[in-house]
Amino acid sequence: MPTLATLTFIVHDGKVLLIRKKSGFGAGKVNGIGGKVEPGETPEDAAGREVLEEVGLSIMSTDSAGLLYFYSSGSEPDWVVYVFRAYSFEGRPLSTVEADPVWVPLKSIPFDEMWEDDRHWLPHVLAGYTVEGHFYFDENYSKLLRFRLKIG
Ligand code: 6OG
Repeated sequence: MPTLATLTFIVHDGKVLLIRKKSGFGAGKVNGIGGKVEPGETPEDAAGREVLEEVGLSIMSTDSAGLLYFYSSGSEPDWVVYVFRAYSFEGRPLSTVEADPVWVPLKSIPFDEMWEDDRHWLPHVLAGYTVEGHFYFDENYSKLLRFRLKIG
């Protein structure tokens, strides 16, 4: 069974809020805010909870921006990730044990410090499109081998 997770991109004033992850899968990388969906939670609920846990912000509403499937070996994805955008929030981003927040201008996303798939789909999400992406990595997720992407 794939692990269900979320990634949320809070956009404000020409910038997007990213995090440098300190723990979990992808620790050390820059990513959107997110984590695993817990039993009984909707993906939207999980997105809101993760934003609060990782950077201490409350988001008002989310806009669904698509689905990402990550594979390492085998035909079943290891991860199915629900992607959200949010435009309004309360609070000020804080560093937590899980992450350090960073506001990044939309024109200078640090793709070199992010997962290799992000450069392919994130620009479309930030431009307001919906994506469906299938990304095939090697067995320890160190290299992206191939991908398919639909932009809606
Ligand atoms: P925790 O371990 O923090 O959940 N995730 C990925 N994100 C990107 N951009 N690319 C990938 O390519 C990813 N694989 C997993 C999903 C892990 C978080 O990392 C995301 C979750 O938000 C392989 O609970």
